[in-house]
Amino acid sequence: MKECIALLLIISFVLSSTAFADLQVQNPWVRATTEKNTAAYMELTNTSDQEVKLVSASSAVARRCELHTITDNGSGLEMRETTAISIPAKGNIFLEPGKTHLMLMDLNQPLSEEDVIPFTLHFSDGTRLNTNAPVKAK
Ligand SMILES: [Cu+2]
Repeated sequence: MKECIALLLIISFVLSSTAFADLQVQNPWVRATTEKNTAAYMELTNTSDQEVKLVSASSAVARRCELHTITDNGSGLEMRETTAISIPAKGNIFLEPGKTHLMLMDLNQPLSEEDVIPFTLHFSDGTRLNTNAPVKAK
């Protein structure tokens, strides 16, 4: 019986410590700019069996970050702020040029290649992920 309890404790410890690995950021990058706003791109992977939403982001270089989608309004493409970006269960999404992206608004400084931008991403399940995104000119 004692061994059983010890085993359960070990299992629950392992489960709780891996719960934080359900979300991953890959290949983040930020577009170089001398303007006040720019965009950040990345791949987000959700390995859990529940949908998770990216609900906000923050970065030390920008006064605020918005989640943007791009829609075709009939006469052209238009950026719109959205409140959440869904990452399907056992799925991944790409934030990429011309599509859904993170917008860094009111930058404190110009961003040039070689800079590395720290970010925090906040998800609907309470997860916070810190990442560092290199600045690229493309
Ligand atoms: Cu935008």
